[in-house]
This record gives sequence, C-alpha cells and structure tokens, in this order.
Amino acid sequence: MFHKVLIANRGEIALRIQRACRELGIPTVAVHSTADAQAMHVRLADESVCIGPPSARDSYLNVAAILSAAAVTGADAIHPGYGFLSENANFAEMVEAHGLTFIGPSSAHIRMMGDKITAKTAMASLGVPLVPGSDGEVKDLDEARAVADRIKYPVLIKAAAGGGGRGMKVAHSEDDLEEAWRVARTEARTAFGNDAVYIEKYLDRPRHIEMQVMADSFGHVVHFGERDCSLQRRHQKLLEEAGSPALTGAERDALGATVTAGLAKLGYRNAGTLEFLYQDGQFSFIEMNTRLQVEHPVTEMVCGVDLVREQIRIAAGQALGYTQADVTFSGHAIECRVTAEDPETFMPTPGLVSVFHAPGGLGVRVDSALYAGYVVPPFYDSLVAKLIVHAPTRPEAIARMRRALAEFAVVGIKTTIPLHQRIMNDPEFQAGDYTIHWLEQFVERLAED
Ligand code: MV4
Repeated sequence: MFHKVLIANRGEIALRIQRACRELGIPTVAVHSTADAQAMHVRLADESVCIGPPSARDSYLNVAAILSAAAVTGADAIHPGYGFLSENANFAEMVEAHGLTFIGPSSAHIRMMGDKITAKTAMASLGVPLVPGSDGEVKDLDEARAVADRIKYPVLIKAAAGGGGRGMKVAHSEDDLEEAWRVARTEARTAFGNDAVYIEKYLDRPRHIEMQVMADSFGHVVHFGERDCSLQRRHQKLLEEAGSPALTGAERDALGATVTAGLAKLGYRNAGTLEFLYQDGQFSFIEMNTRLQVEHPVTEMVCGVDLVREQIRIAAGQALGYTQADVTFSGHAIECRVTAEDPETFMPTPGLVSVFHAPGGLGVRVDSALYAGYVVPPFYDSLVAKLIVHAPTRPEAIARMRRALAEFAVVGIKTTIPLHQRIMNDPEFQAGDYTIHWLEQFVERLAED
C-alpha cells in the first residue's frame, strides 16, 4: 500500500479522497492555491503545500509545482480527483516518469478516450453499440454530405477533441450542412487546436445514462450499474440518480455485461464511466470518462461500495477480490448538486458563508468542504455541496430529499437549493419522465411565472 498520497485537487472531492485515504491508514498531502489557504481540504490534510496563485492554470493545473510538492513531501502516489489534471494523459505519464503512481487508468487509455474518434472506434471493435454515424473522422464537406445522406438528417457534427457538449453543431437538413460544417471545424480548431470532426445521427430526445466500471490490473472488471444524468442545463449536471427511472434490471445487466467484457479485452484499469444516450429502448455509446465522476456517490449508496477506496487499492496493485455476482443493488439514490449560484439566473455567488448547517439522519449524505465563516472564492467551479439521499424506493428517496433540502441552511450566499426543491415537487420529475431537454424547459417555465 502507498505510504503517502498527494491529492491534486480542492473542495469536496479533495475531502472525499482524504476520507478514503484515512480509512486505509494512508497520510495525505493537500496542495492549494494562495486563494485556498483557509480551505477545508487544507485544514484536514496531514500536510499541505502552496503551489501557486489563485488562477487554476498557475496552481491546480501547474504540473511542475504539483510534482515538486510530491517530491518534497515524499508522497508516492497522486490522486487527481475530477476536473483539473484528471484526464490529462501527459500528466499521468509525467507522474509515472517521476517514479510515482497515478491513481487512475494508464496514460494510453486516458489518451485513447480523450480522442472521441479513437474511443468510438475502440468501443465498436469491442461490441459496444454506437449511434449510427461516420466511420471515424470526416475529412471534407463532400464526405460529410455522403455520411448525412446515408444516416439521414438531422445529423450532429462533433469535435474529436470535444466532449461535455463543446464543439457540436446540428444540421437539420442539407441546407444547414455547409454552415454547420464550417462552424464546427472552426470551433474545434480554436477551442481544442484540433479540427478533426466526426458525424452522428442526431437523437432528439434521449436520456443520458452512464455505466460505472472498475477494473484491476489482473483483468477482472466489474460494473456498478448505471446513473441517470439527464437533468442538466447547458451541459452542467444538476441532479443524478441511481438507478435510472427508465431502465429495467435486465437492461442494466445486459449493458453491464457488454461493457465489462469489452473493457477486459481492452486491458482497462481503475475507474471508468461509459456515457450512453438512451432512446427508444436503445443504448448508444458516445464517450468514456477515465476519471472518478462528481456523481459517483449515488452509485456508492446503491452498491454499498467505496469507489475511491477501490481506486486506491487497485492502483496499489491489489486485486478487486470479488466478482460481478458479488455486486448488489439496493434501493434508490439521488444527488442534488448545490452550487454557489443564483437559482434563477445561474450567476455565480461567491462570498462569505455566515451559517452552514448540513442535513442528516437516515440515508442522508453531504459531501461538502463548506463551513461557517468560509469565503467561497470566485476563481473555481461553483459546486459547494453534494446532497445525496438513499432510500428503499424512488418515491421514498424523493421524500427524503425534500426533507433534507428543507433542513439545509446555507446563509450569506445564494445557492441552487430552492431550484432543487422545485424539481422535487414537480409531477413530471416525480414520474421519472424526463429527457436531456427537460430541465432547460423547466427553468424557462419558472422564469415565466
Ligand atoms: C448527442 C446528442 C444527440 N445525438 N449525440 C452533449 C454532450 C456530449 N457528451 C454529447 N452530447 C450530446 N450528444 C447525438 N448523436 C445530444 C447531446 C446532448 C446531451 C447529451 C447528454 C447530456 C446532455 C445533453 C444536452 C444536450 C445535448
């Protein structure tokens, strides 16, 4: 096992990783920017190192400073959390080149999945279902026309280096194609420095369902079921559920069997998430994330597993020690992402938190680095707390979430708690009847009232 783990992140996820390390008996090193000197992840770590000024580019993304912090503190492994350097293949490679362990997949697999074209090609060869589309990169407008004629409009042009919704353009008919083509190529070049694009059939009302997998270094792969992440606005997720209200257990088992067999063939290691669009009873793979995700707690609650502990054990060379048959699913979990944002305009609301009271009780979990007296800095992601509930059934989970949201007190800054309360009270949400477009329309309806 590792002697000391450096956590290259901040906020709730840095705390989450510290907690797993502490239970494994591993001391932790926190890194922080000058803006985060008073942050909870620094206070609770065994040691801390200031790695630069507030700007993330100069601190949490500063590879040289992070590697130096690991060297001076004698850390032998680095956990990247999510965001920041977590899916940077060059960083993973550098960590290993310095004789440290990167707690995550191999740099080769991070690189493969970072390019959405190579990711799709790999998944197709492993028998994972895809959206109808181009066979890899589309080189010019003539080829784009030919692909669109074959798969029929509407089509979506996507950047190979994109993901998370950036660099996508829809063409509803041949008349739109040339314009969409030029805009998508230009955006891809300026945003990612890579103008490679591919084309997919545009699905108009899918759900976003993702599968959590975990693989050890000995070829054992298990899945921990799916999460429904359809409730998002402008590609920012607000709320996630496990399991999906739209799936049967048989559909989960079938998809899980396909992805675990595929990843075993690929020799994948550590945690991963395969993203699918689900429409008309069909799954279509779109992207794979090679990191721990923000919404991992809903999976932990229904499976009773500590995913971060599993990541650390696997990185240290331990075997999973159980098989798919040992993974069980119990009840339903919902996560509300509480952000420091105005619940109507979504403008960031950094500032002093004067009162902080987290809800508790049976089946309630709060992952947060907030405390009374903390000043939320304006420099980083606005997520300030994840409120997760677990209950035997989905209606009971919703009742529990309503109860927990009502107990939650964050005074001094506006948060999205009131928006979550409105969602919990909505009959369509309660029916589980939503697609990726539902929340955007819900927010518009609220603005009109
Ligand atoms: C799509 C799609 C419809 N059809 N692909 C957006 C983020 C990126 N991960 C993929 N995305 C989409 N790809 C096809 N062929 C619709 C989306 C999409 C979306 C996907 C998941 C969650 C929220 C979304 C919001 C808008 C569009």
